[in-house]
Amino acid sequence: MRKIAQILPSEITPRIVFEERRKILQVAASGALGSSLMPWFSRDVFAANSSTKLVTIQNPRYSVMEKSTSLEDITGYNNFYEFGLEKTDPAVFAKTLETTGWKLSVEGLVNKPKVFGVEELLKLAPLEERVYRLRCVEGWSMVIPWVGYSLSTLLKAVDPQGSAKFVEFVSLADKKQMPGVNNSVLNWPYVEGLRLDEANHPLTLLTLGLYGEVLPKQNGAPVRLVVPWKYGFKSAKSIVKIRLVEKQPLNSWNVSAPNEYGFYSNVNPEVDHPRWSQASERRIGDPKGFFAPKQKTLMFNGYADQVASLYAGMDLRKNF
Ligand SMILES: Nc1nc2c(c(=O)[nH]1)N[C@H]1C(S)=C(S)[C@@H](COP(=O)(O)O)O[C@H]1N2
Ligand SMILES: [Mo]
Repeated sequence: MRKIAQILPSEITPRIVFEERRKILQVAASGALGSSLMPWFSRDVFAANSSTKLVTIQNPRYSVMEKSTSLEDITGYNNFYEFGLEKTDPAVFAKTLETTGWKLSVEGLVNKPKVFGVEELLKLAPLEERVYRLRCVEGWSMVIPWVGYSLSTLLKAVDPQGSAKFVEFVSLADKKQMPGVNNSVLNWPYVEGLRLDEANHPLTLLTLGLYGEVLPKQNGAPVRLVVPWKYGFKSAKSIVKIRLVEKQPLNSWNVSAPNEYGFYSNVNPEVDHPRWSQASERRIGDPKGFFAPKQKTLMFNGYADQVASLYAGMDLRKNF
């Protein structure tokens, strides 16, 4: 049997990954594969019991027809500054994140504020698998089979008031569990925001899993946001609070470097970051590695048909 790490990225399709993972679970359960032989991601992601598997329905309408990035890369190459600044830090340090008993409070300008447990969130709507592109502002990208449902379903449940115009997302910031929260690159907690119409767009995903299982901790367990047409940093991880508000929220990256990271942060190959071009991107897991030709970045990350109308008449250079 080959371990996942030995499978070339070019061979990986979601089905193969699922089958290999099932085998690993079986072999691990039978004790045939010593834990020292297992790669780190097998221990962290696969050693959990099978109750981490989610029942999902495919949503081809909101999925791209590109090959998904391997689970190994999706879980091993992360930005999650609460756990450190290196791409490999979250996989190592997010182990200490305690997700049992997690509560997500949805509050602010709503008629029915409510604190949701994860089980409630999992049952609120059918769980869809949606394969989205993720484009990091740093110039790399992945294709990720997320599991969740439109955030609009959750927002409807709390009955927003007419005065609500924006939505603020607050991540957990607990020094005891998150060593990176001692770092002053960002002011904590990590906060992100969307206009209410962006938040209610059907592509905006309240995300509870990936590759058919609950979210790995380094990817923002147990509940995160995914906004596929915006740079990755808008997709806040490990959210504890969603607040409907009247004024545009401050978002952490904008506060820390306002000339580099705007509120909108729509993927836009025509508007460069002040320190680098945004015209192209490196797809993580390309078998040619660093020598792979970069691919062109698409307007709104390829979701222009669905979302461009949200920004009709706006100067996207000013509203970057
Ligand atoms: N709370 C929190 N959310 C976060 C980040 C972070 O540092 N903290 N990093 C962001 C960035 S820069 C990216 S590119 C995506 C990466 O998501 P992934 O690791 O699941 O691919 O998460 C975003 N969400
Ligand atoms: Mo990012």
